[in-house]
Amino acid sequence: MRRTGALAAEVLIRACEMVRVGVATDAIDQFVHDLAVANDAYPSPLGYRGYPKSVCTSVNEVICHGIPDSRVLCDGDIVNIDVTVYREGVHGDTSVTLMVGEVDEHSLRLVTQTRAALMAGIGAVRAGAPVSDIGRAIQSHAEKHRLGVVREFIGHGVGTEFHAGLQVPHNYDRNATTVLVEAMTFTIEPMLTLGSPRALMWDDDWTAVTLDGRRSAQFEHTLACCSDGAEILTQTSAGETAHALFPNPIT
Ligand code: EYF
Ligand code: CO
Repeated sequence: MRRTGALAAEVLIRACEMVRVGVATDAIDQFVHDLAVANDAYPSPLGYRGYPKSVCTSVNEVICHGIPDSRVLCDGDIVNIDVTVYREGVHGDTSVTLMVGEVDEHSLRLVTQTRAALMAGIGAVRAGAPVSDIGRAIQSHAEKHRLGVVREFIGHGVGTEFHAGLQVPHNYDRNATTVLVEAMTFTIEPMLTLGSPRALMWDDDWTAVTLDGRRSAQFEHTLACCSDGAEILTQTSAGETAHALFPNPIT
């Protein structure tokens, strides 16, 4: 899981280097596909539940599962790039939201605080704690910053399967009573919104957007639960992540 997580982190960092005004999301998809394959990995989204591409690229009001296409990134956009790779029998899943060129102040706040909300959720992980502690920390952070928390899509167990086992709500859910155990591996991937967190599915049946059309941002890591906290698995062997290159890895 560490080795595959490191590859996912590396692919995400390299994909982020492509983000600039005028780049089509399809070009990011092709790049991620080729880099995964060149590293003896499979891009997990490709064909997963029929998904047609190798990466998700979710722009502005798209909450998640945006399908790369010929749309080019514009000055002022925000875009989430969600990379999952499969190698050595396990998956590593990680994403960041980037700002393209100059974004408005609300988008800057949204992206900054969504990243911070992920880190708050990670800070709540410890063996023996209920999984609801994670959502409690994320929701509390979001509320402090007047941001919505999307409920329809949650973090998930990840390992030999892309999605398995644990469900990780990003809001406080008193029914999420599963107790975290050492060596559990799972994602935390909060999606926060400037307006209402309610989601709507496009008629492509993949793309989830905000009902009110306002922007949404997301950050994600794959984690291992340890006795004294979480280990971030989606970092390179040198400890690098696209997340740490804030406010923008490369523009
Ligand atoms: C409505 C897919 C299923 N599902 C989840 C399938 O966990 C993920 N990212 O962090 C994740 C990534 C992908 C994914 C890529 C494709 N799928 C997409 C859209 C809708 C859906 O069920
Ligand atoms: Co995920």
